[in-house]
Amino acid sequence: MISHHQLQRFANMQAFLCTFLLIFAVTANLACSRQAKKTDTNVDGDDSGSKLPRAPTVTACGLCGNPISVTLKLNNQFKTPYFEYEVKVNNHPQRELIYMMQQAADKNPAFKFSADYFASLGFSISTINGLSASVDDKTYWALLDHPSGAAKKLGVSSYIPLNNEVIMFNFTTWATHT
Ligand code: B12
Repeated sequence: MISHHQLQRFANMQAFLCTFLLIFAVTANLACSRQAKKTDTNVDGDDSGSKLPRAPTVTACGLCGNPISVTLKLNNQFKTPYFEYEVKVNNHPQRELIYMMQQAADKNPAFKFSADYFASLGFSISTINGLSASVDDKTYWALLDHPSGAAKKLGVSSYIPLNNEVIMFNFTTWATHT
């Protein structure tokens, strides 16, 4: 025979389980909607004319982006010793270019870079493979689309490359630029 007391305890347990399940469902749903928040890849809108396949979306969480491959071309035809070098990053979660560069440097001892941090803008690339930008010489590492040569409208902390994109860092002067 089940006593009234036992029935009451059973009902209490059920109520507790239901509350627990409800809290779990709400939390899981919140986590999902946070992950589902999307940011358009085309943040700088300067890939017009590009035949590159376009990733549909990038999650706010960079680590959740699809694996992509990006080629970095490093080009200095401005100051001796000239050099041209290429480094590829394979199957890296799609996110801001600076993380792809870190991966490239981790995998290739021949690729080194340093950067200066500017509040709200992020990192500006100051040195690549020992060659540094200089205010006195009015030189900098320009971030360009390849092969069009169009200047990216965002820096490395904001620009999110597309799959199979080729990006060029070109050592040049801003003295001749308007
Ligand atoms: C002048 C200038 C430059 C000069 C700076 C030369 C110098 N030392 O004076 C040069 C030509 C080097 C330059 C380069 C670039 N720039 Co610029 N630049 C500017 C500009 C017109 C004025 C900056 C300034 O003098 N501010 C006043 C001073 C007192 O403040 P400051 O904080 O000390 O300024 C420094 C920083 O702004 C820094 N800086 C300049 N450009 C950039 C870009 C990035 C991404 C970062 C982190 C820092 C940075 O250099 C300034 C002088 O030290 C701004 C637009 C603006 N109105 O702010 C764009 C601006 C900051 N640049 C921009 C961009 C995109 C670039 C490049 C990525 C362009 C490219 N495709 O190569 C490169 C950086 C590449 C790299 N190596 O990482 C964007 C940044 C957008 C973003 N959110 O990422 C801006 C906002 C222009 C724009 N609206 O498109 N730039």
